[in-house]
Amino acid sequence: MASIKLNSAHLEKISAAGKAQVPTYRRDGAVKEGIVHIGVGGFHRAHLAFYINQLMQKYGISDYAICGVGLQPFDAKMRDALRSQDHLYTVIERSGKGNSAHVVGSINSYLFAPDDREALVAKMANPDTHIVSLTITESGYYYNENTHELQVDHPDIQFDLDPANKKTPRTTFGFLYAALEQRYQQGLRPFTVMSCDNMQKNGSITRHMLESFAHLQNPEVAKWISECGAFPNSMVDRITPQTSAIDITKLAEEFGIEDAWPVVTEPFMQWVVEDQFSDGRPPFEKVGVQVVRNVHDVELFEKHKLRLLNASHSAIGYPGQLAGFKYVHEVIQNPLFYNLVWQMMQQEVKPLLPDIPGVNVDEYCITLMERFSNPTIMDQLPRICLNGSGKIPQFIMPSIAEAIWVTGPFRRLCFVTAAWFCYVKGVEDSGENFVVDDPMRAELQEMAHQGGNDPSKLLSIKSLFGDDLRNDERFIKEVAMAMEAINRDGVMKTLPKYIDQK
Ligand code: CS2
Repeated sequence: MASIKLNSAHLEKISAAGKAQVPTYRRDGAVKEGIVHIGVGGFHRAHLAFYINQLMQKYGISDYAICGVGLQPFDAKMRDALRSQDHLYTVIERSGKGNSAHVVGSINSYLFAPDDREALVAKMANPDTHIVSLTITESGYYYNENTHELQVDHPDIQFDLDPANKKTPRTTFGFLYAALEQRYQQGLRPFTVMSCDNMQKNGSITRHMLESFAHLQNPEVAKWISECGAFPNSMVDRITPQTSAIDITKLAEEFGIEDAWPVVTEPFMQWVVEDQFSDGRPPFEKVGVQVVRNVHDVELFEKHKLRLLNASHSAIGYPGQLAGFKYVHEVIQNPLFYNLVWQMMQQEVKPLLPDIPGVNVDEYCITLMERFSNPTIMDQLPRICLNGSGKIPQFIMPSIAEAIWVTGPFRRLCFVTAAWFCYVKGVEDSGENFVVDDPMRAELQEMAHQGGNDPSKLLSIKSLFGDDLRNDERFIKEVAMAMEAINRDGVMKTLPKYIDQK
């Protein structure tokens, strides 16, 4: 079957082929771009942009289309892919039950900041912009995990604080500030800054970082942002692997669509967001978003998700990579790994979690195991392992600290920590090398080599580990034991020691 190039002119033809859903709403000049989104990757396109697509398609919402933004040089690829197809793209949902394709039209335009930085500031300052949303990853927040403050000395932040660069910033905070200052001068409301990154307290961190930045620029504007601005916290969830060349070919074969950069994802999606918006918002509830009044409710959902889903991903990723696996579902098909993940969730993490009315944690865990087992999305271990220094301290360490506090079990969590410590050296149990993609790679590798089987060197990295764990003998002993076993026998021979046989 000949495939059809994705663009606006071909939508009818694609629709007539009857294989994919396509947008039938008006786009371009017929809609307003109420959302400017920084960091258009696979996750944004499968999550927020997908929800907005549903609002536009089913409810005719026309003032919250998205203007996508790329700040980094590598974003040029996304700019070109989207531009070549009128900013349309395909979301392919895959599961054991079958595959479906949805052409999404909610991204209406795209600005690549290095092309024209002032144009981006003007876009955000435009009164039609009500929300600036972010998926910029942990490193985009310039947040010091240890002091909980903005990394003021970072060269990027220093660059943006220099008055000479005010109109042509580099960082998200430079852009947010420049645009908000214009809105302040024009008597407009501040747009809502909505973080969609997978971090605990994502909204509160965004607020604190931006307020700190603004304070160094102009305390008066900072005060206005802090009094009138809104920074909703949220829990975001949808497993979205990296798009592969095979995905592009399969889309053409199966659905007859030629798309330069489709997104593959699972059918499941969830978003719990705090109802804090300073300049209006779309009726997210209509498309299944859980909009909650109380920030505490978001925190509960965040905690469940980070400690169960993301921690399990780490338990699959680091030891899985050492054992030579390539994909999440392959790891989970192995009974040893299945039991490790299940028992870690059930015995070690679950007892630490607060109740959420209406949520059955056991059912949540069962659903997670099903999602991890989905063989059709081909979720890559290197994606799961990426940037472990931003993950392990968020997903694993807090559970260990709390388990020690309540004298609960934590051996499996220590095994995962040990596996990460071994992983950072970049060598599989078979002796094969792999790439460790982490901004702290050099320091981690140096400490791992110096320490051998002793975790103390790695644990001495202050920005990653708190003093409570660094000085806890039970924790150090457990991690050292697991490291020794992994280094001596490899992951597969070590795993049985961490599993209760029934
Ligand atoms: C993964 C997440 O990278 C990771 O550590 O656990 O990207 C995960 O797929 C998402 O949080 C799912 O919502």
